[in-house]
Amino acid sequence: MELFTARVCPYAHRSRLALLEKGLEFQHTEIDFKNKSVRFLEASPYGKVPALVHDGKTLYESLIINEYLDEVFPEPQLMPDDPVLKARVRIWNHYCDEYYTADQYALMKNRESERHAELLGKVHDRMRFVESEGFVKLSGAGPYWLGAEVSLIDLAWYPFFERLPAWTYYRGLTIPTDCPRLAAWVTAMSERASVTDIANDKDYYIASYEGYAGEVMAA
Ligand SMILES: N[C@@H](CCC(=O)N[C@@H](CS)C(=O)NCC(=O)O)C(=O)O
Repeated sequence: MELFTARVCPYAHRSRLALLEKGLEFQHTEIDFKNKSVRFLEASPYGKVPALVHDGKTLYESLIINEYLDEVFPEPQLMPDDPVLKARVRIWNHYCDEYYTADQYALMKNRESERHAELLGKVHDRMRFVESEGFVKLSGAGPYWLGAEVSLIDLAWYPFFERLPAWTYYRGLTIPTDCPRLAAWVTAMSERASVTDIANDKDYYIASYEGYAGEVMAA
């Protein structure tokens, strides 16, 4: 099995976490976005990481790769059997890609100081939605999104929270104090072996997002 990946990419990070959670051996191929190999482009027709090659078949899109890995390598199980819970996993993963990250990237890309407070407020509201609709309703005693066991939701979301220190540095984004469950989840995730095995520090992310963020913008 081979994973085409890039250290900076939160989406590739999701699939690396799934492979590590399952204890699978894989070849890790780091992609240079400025110099994409033909082999990579054959595996990843969108030209994006992550892409997985398994048994001669190629797959792409992080959430789909992770569902595939869970079906083919069912232990430990990361997608619940129950159809309603399965739907919840997909709803939250869709929310991450469709709403949460869209607002987070809009905050980072914004160069107009007069729009900063509004964009920051939007991400805070997304975090509050995660707190009230996600953790409060689904997690019970926690610490993970669906309770005691880690699931594909946690793996989909955590990479964006490992990168939060760069958003804090450039845009003043932090977890609001009225989101204690979300904050506790970040701590619980940060302690998992899969996460610590491949974690990057704050300075790495601050340097990586410099071109993206430009100037530091305070609230
Ligand atoms: N929806 C995709 C997003 C993947 C994605 O956007 N990857 C970025 C890096 S974070 C990429 O490969 N970009 C290629 C490029 O910039 O040329 C997924 O979930 O896998």
